[in-house]
Amino acid sequence: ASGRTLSGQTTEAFWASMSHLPLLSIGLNCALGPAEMRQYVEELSGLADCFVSCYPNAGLPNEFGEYDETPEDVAAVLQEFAKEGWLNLIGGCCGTTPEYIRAIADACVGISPRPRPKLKPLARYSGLEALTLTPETNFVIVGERTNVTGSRKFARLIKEKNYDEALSVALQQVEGGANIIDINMDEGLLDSAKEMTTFLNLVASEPDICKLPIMLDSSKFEVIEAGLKCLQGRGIANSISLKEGEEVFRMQASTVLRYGAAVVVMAFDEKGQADTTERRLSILDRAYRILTEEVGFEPQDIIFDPNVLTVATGIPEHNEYALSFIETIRELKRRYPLAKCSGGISNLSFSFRGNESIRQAMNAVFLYHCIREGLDMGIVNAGHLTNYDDIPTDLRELVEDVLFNRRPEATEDLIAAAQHIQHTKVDETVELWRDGTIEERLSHALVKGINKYIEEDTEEARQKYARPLDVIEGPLMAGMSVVGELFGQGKMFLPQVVKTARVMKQAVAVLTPYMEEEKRQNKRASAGIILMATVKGDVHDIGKNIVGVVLGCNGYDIVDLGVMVNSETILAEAKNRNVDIIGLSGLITPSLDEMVHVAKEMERLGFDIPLLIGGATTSKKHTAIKVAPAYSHETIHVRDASLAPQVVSALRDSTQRRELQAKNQKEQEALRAAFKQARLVPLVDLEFARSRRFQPQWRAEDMARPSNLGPQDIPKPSLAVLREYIDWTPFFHAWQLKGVYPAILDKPKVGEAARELFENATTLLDEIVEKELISIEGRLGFFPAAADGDDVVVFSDEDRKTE
Ligand code: THG
Repeated sequence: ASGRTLSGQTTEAFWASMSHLPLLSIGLNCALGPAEMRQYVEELSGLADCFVSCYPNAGLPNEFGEYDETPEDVAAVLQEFAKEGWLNLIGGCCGTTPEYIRAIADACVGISPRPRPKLKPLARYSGLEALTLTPETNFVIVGERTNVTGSRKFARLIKEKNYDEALSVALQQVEGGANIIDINMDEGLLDSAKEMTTFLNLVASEPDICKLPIMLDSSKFEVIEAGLKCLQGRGIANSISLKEGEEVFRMQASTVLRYGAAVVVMAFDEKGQADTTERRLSILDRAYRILTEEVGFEPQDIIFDPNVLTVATGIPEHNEYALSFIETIRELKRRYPLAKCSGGISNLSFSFRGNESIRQAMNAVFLYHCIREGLDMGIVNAGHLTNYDDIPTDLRELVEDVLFNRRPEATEDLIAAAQHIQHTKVDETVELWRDGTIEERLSHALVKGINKYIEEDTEEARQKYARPLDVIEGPLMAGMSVVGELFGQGKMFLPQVVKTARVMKQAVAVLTPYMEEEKRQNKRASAGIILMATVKGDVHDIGKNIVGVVLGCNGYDIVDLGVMVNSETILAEAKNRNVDIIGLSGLITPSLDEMVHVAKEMERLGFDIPLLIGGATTSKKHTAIKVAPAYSHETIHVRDASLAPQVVSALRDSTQRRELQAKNQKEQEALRAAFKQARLVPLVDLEFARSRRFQPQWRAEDMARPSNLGPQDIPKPSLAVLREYIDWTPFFHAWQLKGVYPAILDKPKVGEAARELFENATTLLDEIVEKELISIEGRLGFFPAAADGDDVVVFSDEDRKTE
């Protein structure tokens, strides 16, 4: 639904990652059923020069783990794709059976397979998203700051293992407009390969960074190779050269090719660094020939780097460096139009270290001339690029005198001018979201996965709220539910959710000592022992862990058996530890059946403790229809972690437990009845239904004549009248009138106000509420009205009064 693979790549990025392999075919399978795959199959079909396959599932499984799309449904969509000419291989994934395959085969008889397109030789790189260099692509910015030799700050952060801040350096490069991130860990005291691996693995869960392709920058090939192993997307190896001879060069190049990366070749050979146009060109000629003719590189995957060397050093031999680089670019683009050219632009101005203004001006003017000659990309300080036109003309003249070696005194003059130019500091990016309320900030941090301020914000919230637990159940849970919603809508994808979970964990860690302190002070005996497990066959536990934290904070002892737990272990542990409640969790469809199995086992072994069911594929419906009938004691579906304490506390009180069970049974009975009813209605086929459509016989003599012809003036009805005709149900849904926040009612002030409002509740919505079917969970709930923040609406089950 997000248009991405589960690990976050777009179709084009995925193709870029895979295209180096000699593929027979590439395809999409499973997913959300064939119809939802349409645009991605079409896109892949336009990208790939090998065969393209599509094996959809029979739609997403329903609440019972069954597939609703019929063989005909699936076949009809695939037939359409085939007719469009998008496919070479067709099949079925989860939920399809031989009947589906037969239907698909029948539907596609006689349709010509897709002809394979001839691809344009474009350079393609990718992270989670693709970067494809077309003739229209502007200059590509490679962010240089994630470099331990190129940034003192980054070096310090890596040495201190302050990876969070180190990641923020990468993010600044992205925000500064980088299209590719260059990462360099070459420092004598660091284990560079290990640091490269560590950092890249962290980058991999930062979608805002790893959406971009990565350039692995090292002079040690083993560091580049360590990096290549970590990249999901198609990266760039920076760099290889002929400095150790042709054999090593060939070997390194073949390794890069095997990992499917593009490569930067520097103008070095056995004799060293090339510093004249002639040597630059002859070395790169030789490298190009070996790469294309012997190793098997495509020209567009080669990036030439003819060495940007430092000018204005005072050494006359260096005066031609910039000019020669520019000339080399011009000639390389003429000889090898498909290959790309790059350079480390900031090298140019090392001689003015400490004077950022002069350096920026020099880099900008140099870059301007390089791009004019065809430079495709450059390693630069993204976000700190100056516009050629913004440089004062006199300074620009001076810089150009240096770059083009126009006057012998040019360097001296530039040095003299530099002394008058103020060192300007560039503004850090302003973080506007920091101005929000504490609740907004926590939510933003969770949704965006930003952990920079999470500890101080959580602390602030802790001081604001009465109890540390209120922070979890209030703003943190609110943030988590936004994340859940966005994920459900396909607006967030897995790596982002993982990041969110990390931030959540950090926030909870801040609160934990306070909650433990509270528990110690209250000397509360354990409120009960709750066993929790993710069932056999399932490894997902983010949700279960959150429930564990929330219940733990409420004074319950949690026995967490982890993931992939079979029913024997669950039930043996439950007996051994004499637990009060069992909670089962699962995310994938087969877990639904496993939960039914555990329930049956509980029944067989004579358990009488409550069974709680939770997790992404679980539902009230499935619990009522499949799980609860297998076990004769409380079997309750708990929708999310915020509801767990309330259900558990009710189950721990004998009166409340009876009430809850009565209500639960009634509700489940209704769901079962509705389900049975739905299954009882016999369905007829479409032909038959159409044959019975209503066929009106219009006869002129039957037509009534309106009493008034022409425009009618209808008096505007009053709101009081209209109100009676409005179906309020969707509004209640939109206003979230189903949530229950007992924690807030516990607060003396709010609880009092709420109760008072409850007492004074008028009849405004009274009758409407009576008329409409609203499911109100819990005995008493209230919510802040969406409209103007002043109104509070109070409901109770037995007496639905509202204001
Ligand atoms: N070609 C290729 N790769 C390269 C280079 C190249 N990688 C490294 C380098 N050259 C490009 N990257 C940088 C990064 C930073 C700087 C210069 C080049 C730089 N840094 C400031 C300095 O050293 O003065 C650091 C200031 C600070 O600490 O903040 O200028 O040519 N293929």
